[in-house]
Amino acid sequence: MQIERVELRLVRMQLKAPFQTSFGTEHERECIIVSVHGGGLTGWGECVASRGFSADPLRSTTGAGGAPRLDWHLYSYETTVTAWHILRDFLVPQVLGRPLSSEDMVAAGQQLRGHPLARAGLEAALWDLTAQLQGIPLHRALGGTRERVSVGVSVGIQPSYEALVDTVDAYLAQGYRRIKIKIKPGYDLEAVKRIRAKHPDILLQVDANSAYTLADAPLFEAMDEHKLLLIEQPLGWDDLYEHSKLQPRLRTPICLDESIHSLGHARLAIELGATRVINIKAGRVSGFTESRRIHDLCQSRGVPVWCGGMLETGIGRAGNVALASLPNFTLPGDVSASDRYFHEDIVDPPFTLNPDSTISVPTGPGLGVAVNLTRLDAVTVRREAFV
Ligand code: OSB
Ligand code: MG
Repeated sequence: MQIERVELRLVRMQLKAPFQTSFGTEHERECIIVSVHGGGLTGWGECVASRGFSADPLRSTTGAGGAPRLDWHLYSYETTVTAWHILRDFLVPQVLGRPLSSEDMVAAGQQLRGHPLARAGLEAALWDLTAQLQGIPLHRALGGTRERVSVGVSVGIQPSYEALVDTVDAYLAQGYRRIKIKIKPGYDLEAVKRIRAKHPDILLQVDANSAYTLADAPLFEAMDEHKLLLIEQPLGWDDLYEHSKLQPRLRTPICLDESIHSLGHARLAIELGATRVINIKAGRVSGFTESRRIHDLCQSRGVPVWCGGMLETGIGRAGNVALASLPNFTLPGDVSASDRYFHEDIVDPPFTLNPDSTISVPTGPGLGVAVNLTRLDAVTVRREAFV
């Protein structure tokens, strides 16, 4: 089967509520949806790069009076602009008009240095198409073993501790049994204490998105008293060395997110003692193939993994759910129901939460959900097709 056509779409979807982290606030999710067409089938993938083609790129980089704000950065260096370029000029030409093969999925983009988010967007679409051709669900193609995956919710920074506790209460009432809160300097230990005062036993973890330095070690030592499942990415986004100095001072496991870009990074981080848990995001590590390699390595080293999230649409979410069904994904993922993010998802059916804080893994071929083209068209702001 030959890949006859590839299409890129820039999509913008309003979030139900703004999502604030230590690095900035997102009101709207912008991503690239990749589709690959061949043999009468369509494979779908989502590239989770951050907003690039914004009408007002300076909005979030300037503060009062238009002065540059220095408290702002991106999760990754990749934006939808850089990813569009990499996809259009390097990756799409590699697969267009060529037969679909699993070697291509692995090889796609391997000659590139970096740009994992762009690579993963195309790779996901190729995996979906491959699974559809075989008539099997993506989770089976990946080696998943579960029918339902345990999930939690990632709670953005709230305007007050009262609002934080109310938000956490609301998610617990919806059935989420694992809560992650975003922290930043000045909104960290007290936030944890407020939640623990009301909910001494819930599964709770924090994510700093690289907002601290090794000089903040005493803060994390103090967090040891609060039975956190893990502390996610406390130090530099590209650091392993300082994390290896922090981890031995803590009982709570450090979990790396931003710092792990590949199997090699995962191996190095484990060898250095920089992390005891790894957050796997297929986007961040260039796709499902590399995710699976990291999963297997961690399994052999006794390092638990869980599936991170990037506020995905239903397309990316379907991939996350499939990935999270692999056996060493033993901690609940940041894979919440569609209605945690959007008023309306672009897949049917949307993802919903089961009463036991799980999401069911779709059983149909490929992603196992149908992309709703009417709703996808409604949120598409730019399109380019390659034949
Ligand atoms: O660090 O895990 C993160 C969202 C955007 C960028 C980075 C992160 C996140 C989340 C959201 O925590 C998780 C989700 O998709 O629910
Ligand atoms: Mg994170």
